[in-house]
Amino acid sequence: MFTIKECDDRFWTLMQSGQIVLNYYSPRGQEAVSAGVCAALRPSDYLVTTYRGLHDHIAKGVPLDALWAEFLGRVGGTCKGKGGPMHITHPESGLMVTTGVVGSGLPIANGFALWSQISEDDRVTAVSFGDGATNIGAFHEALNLAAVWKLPVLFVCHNNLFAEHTAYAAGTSAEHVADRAAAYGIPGVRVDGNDPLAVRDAAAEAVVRGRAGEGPTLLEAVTFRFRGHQFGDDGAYIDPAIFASAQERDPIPAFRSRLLAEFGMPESEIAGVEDEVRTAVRDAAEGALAAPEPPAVELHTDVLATSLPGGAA
Ligand SMILES: Cc1ncc(C[n+]2csc(CCOP(=O)(O)OP(=O)(O)O)c2C)c(N)n1
Repeated sequence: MFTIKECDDRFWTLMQSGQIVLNYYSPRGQEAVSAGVCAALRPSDYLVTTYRGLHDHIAKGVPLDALWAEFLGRVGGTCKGKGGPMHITHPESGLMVTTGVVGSGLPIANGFALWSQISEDDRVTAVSFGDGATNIGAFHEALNLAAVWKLPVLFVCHNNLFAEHTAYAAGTSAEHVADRAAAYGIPGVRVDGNDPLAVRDAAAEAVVRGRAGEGPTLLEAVTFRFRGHQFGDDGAYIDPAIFASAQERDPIPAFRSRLLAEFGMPESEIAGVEDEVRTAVRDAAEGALAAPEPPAVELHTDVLATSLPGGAA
């Protein structure tokens, strides 16, 4: 969670100072959702995420140097600098797709899970999306088909209470996202998305169900995003009282306090981890800033397959 926050802070500072230009959707405030879900997944399990995906990329284990390089469009990136922040793909860590099309990740996750079911590879696929995405047709189609076919999928709604500038209740008929699971006869679970352990426990139960062939689960993790929809959004449409009460539940200081008080982790050990993280993030950022952009000739490579798996022409 601290690595996510640290990366987010650094991207923010670099953008504010004009040193980098990105399409950037901050996950600040949503760190506990990704940390909890990924703690319940195996490294070999799959994750599909969205444009607001930095927290998922880090929690699933995408190496920081390749992640930073891809965000900055540099040669050492996960997609050789040709995907950018909205298209992070790193199959080695199970981060399969990052998509900018709202709701599109859910049917893609079904595809991965269908292959796992057919090939019996024992994988579960998790897919992240926002509350707004639950009003898109693809959400309903994907839940229905995953339920009918009992696919090993964990649908994770990061409910940050806003879809772009639209507050939850202004665009969503259900009182809670989790209620929508009933329409498809699957479990719908609502958890405190600022509590990484609550998220981990709920996700772990769903993962066990998925692996056992019992089908998908809809998990709604209720959280907040502190830096607006995207870089440049001043959040003027957010009621200051809602913002202030969300800030009181900021998962980063809250979990730090729990580590000290509830788990007896010494302050020096926490500070040591934070220092290590700061150094790793600084190194990844500096490495990416110093790396070259891909040469123009790269425009024409990796675009079309020249052969198909299995040797077909
Ligand atoms: C199909 C589609 N429609 C509209 C958009 C424009 N758009 C980008 S993000 C967004 C809001 C989505 O909100 P939500 O699903 O709650 O996710 P959040 O951004 O809060 O993480 C919209 C409407 C898009 N990218 N794709």
